[in-house]
Amino acid sequence: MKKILTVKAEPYDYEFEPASTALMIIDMQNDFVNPGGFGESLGNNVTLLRAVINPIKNVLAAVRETEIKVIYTREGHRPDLSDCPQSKLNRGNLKVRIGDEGPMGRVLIRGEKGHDIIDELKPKEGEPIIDKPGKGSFYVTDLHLILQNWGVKYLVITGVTTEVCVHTTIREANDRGYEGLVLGDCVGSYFPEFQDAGLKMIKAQGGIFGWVTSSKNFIDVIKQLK
Ligand code: TIU
Repeated sequence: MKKILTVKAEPYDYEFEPASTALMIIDMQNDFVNPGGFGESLGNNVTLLRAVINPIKNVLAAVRETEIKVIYTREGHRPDLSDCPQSKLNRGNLKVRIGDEGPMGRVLIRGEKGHDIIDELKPKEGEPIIDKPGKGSFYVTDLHLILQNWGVKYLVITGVTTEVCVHTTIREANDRGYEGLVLGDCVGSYFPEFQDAGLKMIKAQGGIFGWVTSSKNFIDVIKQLK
């Protein structure tokens, strides 16, 4: 028999089957969350994003006690930049551009420290990392294939940034038939007003892209699985 759980969420309760659910951790990389990386080179104050680390840590710990899968993403490029569109390289007229040397190695380049997942949230064995060249996690990656092979239909989404990579990903997921639940305190933005509007956009119009809840609501429900 299928086990269905229900989480209090907006715009209405979210029902999911744990065996067909994956927790996504989007772009929790040094380059976005720590000084000296891509986020800062874009002119952002990275300290604002650090508020999501502990809530995600708590969710990860609870999920790892269940059959819910875990999957990570990282945004970044090949060292020769052959997978980075010229438009992305040029955008913003930046002093430190993608591929330039920074305090955490070459900015947004695979294999560099800045590109890697932050120490606080390191993946465990069996938790794949999707390397993506764009903002969306589905664009030219094998994410959809992996989720299909796992039989996943429900995506619980965390990470940064709310209005960029999280939004692009939940929109892509929605178009592919996934049911997305965003944990509001586990997604972060450099701009408080975008955080607020970003979450409202997801749940407006009857949940146009998905649902929004808190990490506490989600953890309280999956504790029943122990
Ligand atoms: N710049 C910004 O807000 N975000 C990104 O470029 N990437 C992600 O959201 N991961």
